[in-house]
Amino acid sequence: MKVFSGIRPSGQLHIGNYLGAMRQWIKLQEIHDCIFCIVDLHAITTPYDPGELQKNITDAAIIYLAAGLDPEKSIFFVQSNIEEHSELAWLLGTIIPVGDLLRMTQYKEKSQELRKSPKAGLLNYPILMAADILLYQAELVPVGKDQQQHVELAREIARKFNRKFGKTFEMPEVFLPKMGAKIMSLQNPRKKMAKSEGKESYIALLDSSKTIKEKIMKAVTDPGKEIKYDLQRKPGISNLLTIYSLFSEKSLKEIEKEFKGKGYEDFKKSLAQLLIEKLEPFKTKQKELSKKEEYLEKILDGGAKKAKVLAQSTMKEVSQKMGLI
Ligand code: ATP
Ligand code: LTN
Repeated sequence: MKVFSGIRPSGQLHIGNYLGAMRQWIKLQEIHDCIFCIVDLHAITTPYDPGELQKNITDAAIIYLAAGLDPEKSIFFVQSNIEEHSELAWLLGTIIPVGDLLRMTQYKEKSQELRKSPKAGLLNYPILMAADILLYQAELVPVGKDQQQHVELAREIARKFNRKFGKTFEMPEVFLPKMGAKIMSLQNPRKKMAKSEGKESYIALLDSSKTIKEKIMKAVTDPGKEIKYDLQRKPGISNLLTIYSLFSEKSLKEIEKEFKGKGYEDFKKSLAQLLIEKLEPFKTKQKELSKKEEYLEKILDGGAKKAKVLAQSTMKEVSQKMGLI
């Protein structure tokens, strides 16, 4: 099966990104044809520093390689290197009603956060995402829960296009992890763990051992003292238990048993230790890769060359069907 996913190069990646998306990518590349993209054109739809963008792209590439993305198995490249993404997005914009874009949760949330008048780029964000997916005829799209609505919109766009111009696109399907599709903020377990929620709310993959420990010990928990998974009454502990389970590969029941009779502090100390151990290899590999600029460039250039061939083939078909050539 064809798999496509993207990551925005917008600063530090956190364990939510890892558990919700990166981990699935690494697994899927073993069994499917995977295309992974650093989506810089999406990153510029919210305020950003142009002087930092290239560094953020390099940092994102390094983290993905450090996490196990294998450029021999997957195609890995930067979105703006393939102009067909923007070109297809323009064409798809002609078949999707504005109303469908206005009801997207991410648009509503982000435009509210920004307060200033939201830009058309933010509204059109899901069209570009649909173009990313459809350009490569992807059938499976591994993302976290927050992106599910956008993948569904991509399906809707594909359906509309196929109906109007004849079968052109594969219907993409969202691929969510069974557990970890929505890791919550350490400071507010009712909200998604996100970069925009502030440093205390997430564990970055490159956080130092000291920072990891401090953040976990300060994580908001719930009344009571039992280590028990209960999303309604104990959202804080339930989120920490999910993180513990995914990193330790133990079931929730096993962990509850292990910590029976112990308090939040003991549990948090163990979780901090577990994260320190599991995130150590990222830091080591990240340091190694940061010194290999040429190697990195070669991987992304090689990826772009392979992606270009696929993108051109779809664009040719789309242009013909739309009567543009
Ligand atoms: P932010 O953290 O600022 O909200 P984002 O959601 O835009 O950033 P990206 O880096 O674009 O983050 O996301 C990359 C992938 O990580 C997406 O597939 C997204 O669904 C997933 N993801 C992001 N946050 C979480 C989370 N808290 N839990 C699970 N998956 C997540
Ligand atoms: N919007 C996604 C990133 C993204 C993406 C894609 C994911 C852009 N294009 C195509 C899957 C498929 C996000 O994570 N914020």
